[in-house]
Amino acid sequence: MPELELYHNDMSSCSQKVRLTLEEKNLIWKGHHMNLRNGETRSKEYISKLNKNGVVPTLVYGSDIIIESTVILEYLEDQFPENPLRPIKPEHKAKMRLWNKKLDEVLHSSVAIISSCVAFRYQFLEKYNKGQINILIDKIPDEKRREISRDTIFNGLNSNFFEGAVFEFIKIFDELDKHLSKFKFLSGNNYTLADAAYTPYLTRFEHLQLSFLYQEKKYLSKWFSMIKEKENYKKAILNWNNDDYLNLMSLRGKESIKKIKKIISKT
Ligand SMILES: N[C@@H](CCC(=O)N[C@@H](CS)C(=O)NCC(=O)O)C(=O)O
Repeated sequence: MPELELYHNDMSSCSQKVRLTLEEKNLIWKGHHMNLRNGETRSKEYISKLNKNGVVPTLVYGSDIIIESTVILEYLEDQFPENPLRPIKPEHKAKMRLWNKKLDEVLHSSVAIISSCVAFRYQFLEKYNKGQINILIDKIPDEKRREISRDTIFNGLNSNFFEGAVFEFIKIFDELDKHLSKFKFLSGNNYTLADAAYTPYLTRFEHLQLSFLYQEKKYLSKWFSMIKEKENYKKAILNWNNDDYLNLMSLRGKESIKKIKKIISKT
């Protein structure tokens, strides 16, 4: 049997969601850790051979090279049906896919914007000069992502993208809470790919000291507490936590609270 190989990063939300799934399914895998701050995923070689978007995660299994975290989760489920994480009932399956669609279409880029504006921008600003940062940004294959990256790194909390990204999470936390008042998990009453997929996003807000945005949502908070007790959370998230990232997110996150409270007061 071929070996499962994952190109990933310790703190990347898309990598966390794949690791959660690998661990929940009890799969053995080999990791290739990628540095996201020195352009490693934007090298010509990585882009041409493994991931045309220049990002993690990328899963390799034999001759299959799979990109896009949601697609990777579905691929794992198809390739390794044991310990299933896709619900049986069609309506639950549809719900799982709807949650994941929302993540792919809006929420992932929103969390990337928030994280960059609040904290990750300093990983560039403190290490590189403006010219060097622009060279790194120019290696991003997609034009829109280049624009967002430039704006969030150079303008931080004043980025044009920041406020909209915060609002997306205000809305989704509400929606998740309403759903979880009726169901134990995100698609029915069993843990599925949707639960794995959303876990890193709540985790990111916690790391950024911004969990006050969902803490009063009783059902969502209860779900997240339950999720954090799971063995896969320990193996896929806690064991990979990077103190440099955690310290930065905690320090800079606290500095952003005032601005975020001002934004949400407009709702
Ligand atoms: N839609 C993609 C998004 C992947 C993505 O944005 N990955 C981030 C980490 S979570 C990344 O590699 N960023 C590095 C970079 O942009 O250079 C997926 O779901 O796999």
